[in-house]
Amino acid sequence: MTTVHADTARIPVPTQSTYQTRVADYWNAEENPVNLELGKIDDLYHHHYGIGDADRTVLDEPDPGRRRERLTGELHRLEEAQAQLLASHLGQLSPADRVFDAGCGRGGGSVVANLRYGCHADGVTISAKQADFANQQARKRGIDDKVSYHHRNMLDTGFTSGAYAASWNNESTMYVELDLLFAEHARLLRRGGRYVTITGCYNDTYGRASREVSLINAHYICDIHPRSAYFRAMARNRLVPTHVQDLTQAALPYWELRKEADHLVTGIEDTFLTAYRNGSFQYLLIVADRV
Ligand code: SAH
Ligand code: GPP
Ligand code: MG
Repeated sequence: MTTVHADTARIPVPTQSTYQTRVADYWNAEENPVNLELGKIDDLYHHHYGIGDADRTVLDEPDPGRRRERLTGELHRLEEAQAQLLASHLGQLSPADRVFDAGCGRGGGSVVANLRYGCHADGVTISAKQADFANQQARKRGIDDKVSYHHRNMLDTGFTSGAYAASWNNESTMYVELDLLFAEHARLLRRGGRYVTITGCYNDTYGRASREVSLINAHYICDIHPRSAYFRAMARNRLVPTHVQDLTQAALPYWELRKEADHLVTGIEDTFLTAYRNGSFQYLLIVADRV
Protein backbone atom coordinates (compact mmCIF):
# COMPACT_ATOMS: atom_id res chain seq x y z
CA MET A 1 0.00 0.00 0.00
CA THR A 2 1.32 3.46 -0.88
CA THR A 3 1.04 6.31 1.54
CA VAL A 4 -0.13 9.48 -0.15
CA HIS A 5 1.27 12.64 1.42
CA ALA A 6 -0.87 15.69 1.01
CA ASP A 7 0.76 18.47 -0.96
CA THR A 8 0.16 20.87 1.91
CA ALA A 9 2.89 19.08 3.87
CA ARG A 10 5.43 20.97 1.73
CA ILE A 11 4.01 24.38 2.57
CA PRO A 12 5.99 25.86 5.48
CA VAL A 13 3.80 26.43 8.52
CA PRO A 14 3.69 30.17 9.20
CA THR A 15 4.73 31.03 12.74
CA GLN A 16 2.39 33.99 12.62
CA SER A 17 -0.91 34.50 10.83
CA THR A 18 -1.34 37.34 8.35
CA TYR A 19 -3.64 38.98 10.90
CA GLN A 20 -0.97 38.78 13.60
CA THR A 21 1.55 40.33 11.19
CA ARG A 22 -0.83 43.27 10.67
CA VAL A 23 -1.25 43.66 14.44
CA ALA A 24 2.53 43.64 14.84
CA ASP A 25 2.82 46.29 12.07
CA TYR A 26 0.38 48.51 13.98
CA TRP A 27 2.36 48.29 17.22
CA ASN A 28 5.74 48.61 15.50
CA ALA A 29 4.58 51.89 13.94
CA GLU A 30 2.59 53.25 16.90
CA GLU A 31 3.90 56.55 18.32
CA ASN A 32 0.80 58.32 19.61
CA PRO A 33 1.63 61.30 21.85
CA VAL A 34 -1.17 60.11 24.18
CA ASN A 35 1.04 57.12 24.99
CA LEU A 36 4.57 58.56 24.70
CA GLU A 37 3.95 61.90 26.44
CA LEU A 38 2.22 60.20 29.37
CA GLY A 39 4.91 57.52 29.66
CA LYS A 40 7.72 60.09 29.72
CA ILE A 41 6.45 61.51 33.00
CA ASP A 42 7.84 58.63 35.10
CA ASP A 43 8.94 56.07 32.51
CA LEU A 44 5.85 53.94 32.99
CA TYR A 45 4.58 53.35 29.47
CA HIS A 46 0.99 52.08 29.33
CA HIS A 47 -1.28 51.09 26.46
CA HIS A 48 -4.50 51.03 28.37
CA TYR A 49 -7.09 53.55 29.50
CA GLY A 50 -7.70 55.22 32.83
CA ILE A 51 -10.20 54.78 35.63
CA GLY A 52 -11.56 56.87 38.49
CA ASP A 53 -12.66 60.45 39.04
CA ALA A 54 -10.74 63.05 37.09
CA ASP A 55 -9.52 66.39 38.40
CA ARG A 56 -11.20 68.58 35.79
CA THR A 57 -9.78 71.78 37.31
CA VAL A 58 -6.76 71.16 35.04
CA LEU A 59 -8.98 72.51 32.25
CA ASP A 60 -9.20 75.90 33.99
CA GLU A 61 -5.46 76.41 33.97
CA PRO A 62 -4.91 79.77 32.20
CA ASP A 63 -1.36 79.19 30.89
CA PRO A 64 -1.66 77.02 27.72
CA GLY A 65 1.65 75.16 28.23
CA ARG A 66 0.91 74.45 31.86
CA ARG A 67 -2.63 73.39 30.94
CA ARG A 68 -1.33 70.81 28.46
CA GLU A 69 1.15 69.54 31.03
CA ARG A 70 -1.46 69.19 33.76
CA LEU A 71 -3.89 67.42 31.40
CA THR A 72 -1.18 64.96 30.39
CA GLY A 73 -0.35 64.34 34.04
CA GLU A 74 -3.96 63.79 35.03
CA LEU A 75 -4.59 61.27 32.23
CA HIS A 76 -1.42 59.43 33.25
CA ARG A 77 -2.58 59.34 36.87
CA LEU A 78 -5.86 57.69 35.77
CA GLU A 79 -4.01 55.11 33.63
CA GLU A 80 -1.71 54.43 36.57
CA ALA A 81 -4.78 53.85 38.80
CA GLN A 82 -5.97 51.24 36.28
CA ALA A 83 -2.59 49.45 36.36
CA GLN A 84 -2.58 49.47 40.16
CA LEU A 85 -6.10 48.05 40.32
CA LEU A 86 -5.06 45.13 38.12
CA ALA A 87 -1.84 44.56 40.10
CA SER A 88 -3.74 44.61 43.40
CA HIS A 89 -5.64 41.48 42.27
CA LEU A 90 -2.59 39.34 41.47
CA GLY A 91 -2.66 37.66 44.89
CA GLN A 92 0.01 37.25 47.56
CA LEU A 93 3.21 37.37 45.54
CA SER A 94 6.74 37.07 46.90
CA PRO A 95 10.02 38.17 45.26
CA ALA A 96 10.65 34.53 44.29
CA ASP A 97 7.40 34.33 42.28
CA ARG A 98 7.10 34.76 38.49
CA VAL A 99 4.31 36.55 36.67
CA PHE A 100 3.35 36.48 32.97
CA ASP A 101 2.22 39.72 31.27
CA ALA A 102 0.39 38.63 28.09
CA GLY A 103 0.38 41.35 25.43
CA CYS A 104 2.70 43.61 27.43
CA GLY A 105 2.92 46.67 25.18
CA ARG A 106 5.81 48.98 26.14
CA GLY A 107 6.12 47.13 29.44
CA GLY A 108 4.53 49.37 32.11
CA GLY A 109 2.41 46.62 33.68
CA SER A 110 5.31 44.30 34.45
CA VAL A 111 7.27 47.17 36.00
CA VAL A 112 4.28 47.99 38.21
CA ALA A 113 4.07 44.33 39.35
CA ASN A 114 7.82 44.17 40.03
CA LEU A 115 7.81 47.44 42.01
CA ARG A 116 4.83 46.26 44.03
CA TYR A 117 5.86 42.65 44.77
CA GLY A 118 9.55 42.41 43.85
CA CYS A 119 8.56 39.45 41.65
CA HIS A 120 10.05 38.19 38.39
CA ALA A 121 8.06 39.13 35.28
CA ASP A 122 7.97 37.91 31.69
CA GLY A 123 6.18 40.19 29.27
CA VAL A 124 5.26 39.04 25.77
CA THR A 125 4.38 41.20 22.78
CA ILE A 126 3.94 40.44 19.09
CA SER A 127 5.84 43.68 18.33
CA ALA A 128 9.64 43.39 18.23
CA LYS A 129 9.91 47.15 18.65
CA GLN A 130 7.86 47.13 21.85
CA ALA A 131 9.89 44.25 23.33
CA ASP A 132 13.15 46.11 22.58
CA PHE A 133 11.82 49.34 24.05
CA ALA A 134 10.56 47.60 27.20
CA ASN A 135 13.85 45.75 27.75
CA GLN A 136 15.74 49.02 27.38
CA GLN A 137 13.47 50.58 30.02
CA ALA A 138 14.08 47.63 32.38
CA ARG A 139 17.85 48.03 31.95
CA LYS A 140 17.56 51.76 32.64
CA ARG A 141 15.71 51.00 35.89
CA GLY A 142 18.18 48.26 36.83
CA ILE A 143 15.46 45.61 37.07
CA ASP A 144 16.47 43.63 33.97
CA ASP A 145 17.65 40.76 36.21
CA LYS A 146 13.99 40.22 37.16
CA VAL A 147 11.87 41.72 34.38
CA SER A 148 12.26 40.56 30.75
CA TYR A 149 10.26 41.18 27.63
CA HIS A 150 9.99 38.76 24.75
CA HIS A 151 8.95 39.13 21.13
CA ARG A 152 6.62 36.14 21.04
CA ASN A 153 3.07 35.06 20.46
CA MET A 154 1.16 34.99 23.76
CA LEU A 155 -0.79 31.96 22.50
CA ASP A 156 2.40 29.92 22.21
CA THR A 157 5.04 31.35 24.53
CA GLY A 158 7.34 28.35 24.92
CA PHE A 159 7.66 29.20 28.64
CA THR A 160 7.75 26.46 31.29
CA SER A 161 4.44 24.86 32.34
CA GLY A 162 3.31 25.67 35.89
CA ALA A 163 6.11 28.18 36.45
CA TYR A 164 3.88 31.21 37.08
CA ALA A 165 2.10 32.34 40.24
CA ALA A 166 0.03 34.94 38.37
CA SER A 167 -0.69 36.13 34.86
CA TRP A 168 -2.78 38.78 33.16
CA ASN A 169 -4.06 40.44 30.01
CA ASN A 170 -4.44 44.17 30.29
CA GLU A 171 -6.44 45.22 27.19
CA SER A 172 -4.92 42.56 24.99
CA THR A 173 -7.53 39.77 24.84
CA MET A 174 -9.29 41.33 21.83
CA TYR A 175 -6.45 40.27 19.53
CA VAL A 176 -6.78 36.54 20.05
CA GLU A 177 -9.10 33.55 20.26
CA LEU A 178 -10.02 33.19 23.92
CA ASP A 179 -9.84 29.39 24.03
CA LEU A 180 -6.27 29.40 22.77
CA LEU A 181 -5.36 32.23 25.12
CA PHE A 182 -6.82 30.70 28.27
CA ALA A 183 -5.34 27.30 27.44
CA GLU A 184 -1.89 28.94 27.44
CA HIS A 185 -2.56 30.78 30.74
CA ALA A 186 -3.83 27.55 32.33
CA ARG A 187 -0.71 25.75 31.14
CA LEU A 188 1.66 28.40 32.52
CA LEU A 189 -0.08 29.01 35.86
CA ARG A 190 0.52 26.73 38.81
CA ARG A 191 -2.54 25.29 40.54
CA GLY A 192 -3.97 28.05 42.72
CA GLY A 193 -2.33 30.68 40.52
CA ARG A 194 -4.22 33.86 39.76
CA TYR A 195 -5.37 35.16 36.37
CA VAL A 196 -6.55 38.76 35.92
CA THR A 197 -7.87 40.64 32.92
CA ILE A 198 -9.10 44.17 32.36
CA THR A 199 -10.79 44.31 29.00
CA GLY A 200 -13.39 45.96 26.83
CA CYS A 201 -16.13 43.57 25.80
CA TYR A 202 -19.42 43.97 24.00
CA ASN A 203 -22.52 43.60 26.08
CA ASP A 204 -24.62 40.52 25.27
CA THR A 205 -27.77 42.21 26.53
CA TYR A 206 -27.40 44.83 23.76
CA GLY A 207 -27.28 42.09 21.14
CA ARG A 208 -24.42 41.86 18.66
CA ALA A 209 -21.54 44.32 18.27
CA SER A 210 -22.77 47.92 17.92
CA ARG A 211 -21.59 50.41 15.31
CA GLU A 212 -19.26 51.92 17.94
CA VAL A 213 -17.78 48.52 18.85
CA SER A 214 -17.13 47.92 15.15
CA LEU A 215 -15.45 51.33 14.84
CA ILE A 216 -13.18 50.52 17.80
CA ASN A 217 -12.30 47.19 16.16
CA ALA A 218 -11.39 48.94 12.92
CA HIS A 219 -9.39 51.64 14.73
CA TYR A 220 -7.10 49.20 16.57
CA ILE A 221 -7.35 46.18 14.18
CA CYS A 222 -8.86 44.09 16.96
CA ASP A 223 -11.94 41.90 17.47
CA ILE A 224 -13.77 42.69 20.71
CA HIS A 225 -15.41 39.59 22.21
CA PRO A 226 -18.85 39.42 23.81
CA ARG A 227 -18.86 39.33 27.62
CA SER A 228 -20.27 35.78 27.71
CA ALA A 229 -17.36 34.41 25.68
CA TYR A 230 -14.96 35.13 28.55
CA PHE A 231 -16.81 33.00 31.06
CA ARG A 232 -17.41 30.14 28.63
CA ALA A 233 -13.75 30.02 27.61
CA MET A 234 -12.53 30.29 31.22
CA ALA A 235 -14.78 27.44 32.32
CA ARG A 236 -13.34 25.28 29.53
CA ASN A 237 -9.76 26.07 30.60
CA ARG A 238 -9.57 25.51 34.38
CA LEU A 239 -10.02 29.21 35.19
CA VAL A 240 -12.70 29.85 37.84
CA PRO A 241 -13.79 33.49 38.26
CA THR A 242 -13.57 34.78 41.83
CA HIS A 243 -14.31 38.46 41.21
CA VAL A 244 -15.96 40.37 38.38
CA GLN A 245 -16.20 44.16 38.39
CA ASP A 246 -17.90 46.38 35.87
CA LEU A 247 -15.57 49.37 35.42
CA THR A 248 -17.66 51.05 32.72
CA GLN A 249 -18.81 54.00 34.86
CA ALA A 250 -15.29 54.40 36.28
CA ALA A 251 -13.92 54.59 32.73
CA LEU A 252 -16.02 57.59 31.64
CA PRO A 253 -14.12 60.47 33.35
CA TYR A 254 -10.89 59.44 31.58
CA TRP A 255 -12.51 59.65 28.14
CA GLU A 256 -14.34 62.86 29.01
CA LEU A 257 -11.04 64.47 29.98
CA ARG A 258 -9.00 62.94 27.13
CA LYS A 259 -11.51 64.43 24.68
CA GLU A 260 -10.51 67.92 25.89
CA ALA A 261 -6.78 67.30 25.38
CA ASP A 262 -6.23 68.72 21.88
CA HIS A 263 -2.54 67.82 22.01
CA LEU A 264 -3.27 64.13 22.72
CA VAL A 265 -6.55 63.12 21.08
CA THR A 266 -6.50 60.35 18.47
CA GLY A 267 -10.10 60.71 17.23
CA ILE A 268 -11.53 57.62 18.96
CA GLU A 269 -12.65 59.45 22.13
CA ASP A 270 -16.31 60.11 21.22
CA THR A 271 -16.73 56.55 19.98
CA PHE A 272 -15.72 55.16 23.38
CA LEU A 273 -18.03 57.59 25.18
CA THR A 274 -20.99 56.68 22.95
CA ALA A 275 -20.27 52.94 23.22
CA TYR A 276 -20.16 53.07 27.03
CA ARG A 277 -23.23 55.31 27.28
CA ASN A 278 -25.46 53.38 24.88
CA GLY A 279 -24.80 50.19 26.79
CA SER A 280 -23.23 48.26 23.92
CA PHE A 281 -19.74 48.13 25.40
CA GLN A 282 -18.40 47.41 28.88
CA TYR A 283 -15.06 47.82 30.60
CA LEU A 284 -14.60 44.77 32.81
CA LEU A 285 -12.22 43.37 35.42
CA ILE A 286 -12.25 39.58 35.78
CA VAL A 287 -10.18 37.74 38.38
CA ALA A 288 -9.92 33.94 38.27
CA ASP A 289 -8.21 31.09 40.09
CA ARG A 290 -6.35 28.43 38.13
CA VAL A 291 -7.75 25.18 39.53
N1 SAH B 1 -0.98 45.25 28.33
C1 SAH B 1 -0.29 46.41 27.83
C2 SAH B 1 -0.49 46.67 26.34
C3 SAH B 1 -1.88 46.57 25.78
S1 SAH B 1 -1.93 46.96 24.05
C4 SAH B 1 -0.66 47.62 28.68
O1 SAH B 1 -1.58 47.54 29.48
O2 SAH B 1 0.00 48.65 28.55
C5 SAH B 1 -2.12 45.37 23.30
C6 SAH B 1 -0.84 44.56 23.24
O3 SAH B 1 -1.15 43.22 22.82
C7 SAH B 1 0.24 45.04 22.29
O4 SAH B 1 1.48 45.08 22.95
C8 SAH B 1 0.32 43.95 21.21
O5 SAH B 1 1.60 43.75 20.67
C9 SAH B 1 -0.09 42.75 22.03
N2 SAH B 1 -0.53 41.60 21.24
C10 SAH B 1 -1.55 41.51 20.37
N3 SAH B 1 -1.63 40.25 19.87
C11 SAH B 1 -0.63 39.55 20.44
C12 SAH B 1 -0.20 38.19 20.35
N4 SAH B 1 -0.82 37.30 19.57
N5 SAH B 1 0.87 37.81 21.08
C13 SAH B 1 1.52 38.70 21.88
N6 SAH B 1 1.15 39.98 22.02
C14 SAH B 1 0.08 40.40 21.31
C1 GPP C 1 -4.40 50.14 23.55
O1 GPP C 1 -4.32 51.30 24.12
C2 GPP C 1 -5.70 49.82 22.96
C3 GPP C 1 -6.03 48.54 22.83
C4 GPP C 1 -5.21 47.48 23.40
C5 GPP C 1 -7.12 48.09 21.97
C6 GPP C 1 -8.52 48.19 22.33
C7 GPP C 1 -8.87 48.15 23.76
C8 GPP C 1 -10.13 47.99 24.16
C9 GPP C 1 -10.47 48.02 25.60
C10 GPP C 1 -11.21 47.77 23.19
P1 GPP C 1 -3.42 52.51 23.61
O2 GPP C 1 -3.03 53.20 24.83
O3 GPP C 1 -2.34 52.09 22.68
O4 GPP C 1 -4.50 53.31 22.78
P2 GPP C 1 -4.48 54.88 22.48
O5 GPP C 1 -3.36 55.12 21.53
O6 GPP C 1 -5.83 55.17 21.92
O7 GPP C 1 -4.26 55.55 23.81
MG1 MG D 1 -3.08 55.11 25.42
